[in-house]
Amino acid sequence: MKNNSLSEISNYIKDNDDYLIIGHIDPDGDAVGSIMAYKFLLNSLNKSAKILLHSDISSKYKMVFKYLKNNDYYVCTTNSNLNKLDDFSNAIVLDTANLERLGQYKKYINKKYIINIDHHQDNSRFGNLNYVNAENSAVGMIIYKQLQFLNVDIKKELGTAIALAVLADTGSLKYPNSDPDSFRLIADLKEKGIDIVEINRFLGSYPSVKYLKMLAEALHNIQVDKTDRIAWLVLSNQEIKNIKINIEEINNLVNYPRDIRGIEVGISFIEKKQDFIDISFRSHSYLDVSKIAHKFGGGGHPRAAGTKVEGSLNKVIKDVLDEVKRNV
Ligand SMILES: [Mn+2]
Repeated sequence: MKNNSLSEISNYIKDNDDYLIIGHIDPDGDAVGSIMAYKFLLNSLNKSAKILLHSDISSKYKMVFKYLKNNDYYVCTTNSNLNKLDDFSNAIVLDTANLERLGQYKKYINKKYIINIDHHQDNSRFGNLNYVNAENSAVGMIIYKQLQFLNVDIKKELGTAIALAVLADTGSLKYPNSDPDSFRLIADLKEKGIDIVEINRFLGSYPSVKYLKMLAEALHNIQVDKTDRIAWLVLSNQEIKNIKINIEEINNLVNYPRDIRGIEVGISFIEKKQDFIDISFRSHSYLDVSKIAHKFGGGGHPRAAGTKVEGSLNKVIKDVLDEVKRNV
């Protein structure tokens, strides 16, 4: 499927106005950094733009939200609130492989002129303009490359948002997708005075003591297969209830099995609701986990993918592990 070029998309953006900016549900650092970066660059172009959020993440991500005013973003909690968005003729959709990943906003965004910028290889090209390039470690990287067509200066807020996006999706330049361009981007932003140390400190820290208690429970359940190539952890709904942690706080657990030395595939099984299991996959060097996620109705990247499966926890774990073992 053919892409539009970044210069073509940049020309459209310069010639038009009124943009909604949105990323995928359960936003990660790349989604948050990208939507922020787009808001800041549209501000520089004197365009009217609003960020559309799936939930209020302003306190968690205050690192970038401190540069925004309250009316720079919306969180729509009911369908009637969505009417507020009628004035916007364009939607910029970032880091989102398909419209399903927009949750309740899908139907609404569908009616707009859509600019789709992403780095998921399985992106469905749902936009009126599409730029999908899986060679880029993060959407933040694509936005950075686009700046040359827009003549936008990298001020502190824009640089921080882009660095957050790239550092999040590359694990602070540690993951296999950390190509020379990612290192150069971070070096360039560091030279421009962006506080890379502070962003890494944010990304590498624990959100709360409750998170650590939850982590202790999840790590207690970690297992490795006979070949020492597959490691996984499990957190049941009962355990989540016992710890009384908000399920939105539970993320990144898959990094722990993945980070065992010698492991190729790390998997996390999180039973967020009874019989509804969130599964994340990470691989180190060769297994394309997006293919495995696809078999179970999900998707993602070759080294990082995920899905949600309905079923009893033990049965789901067995089915997934059988599939991984056949492929690893
Ligand atoms: Mn991403």
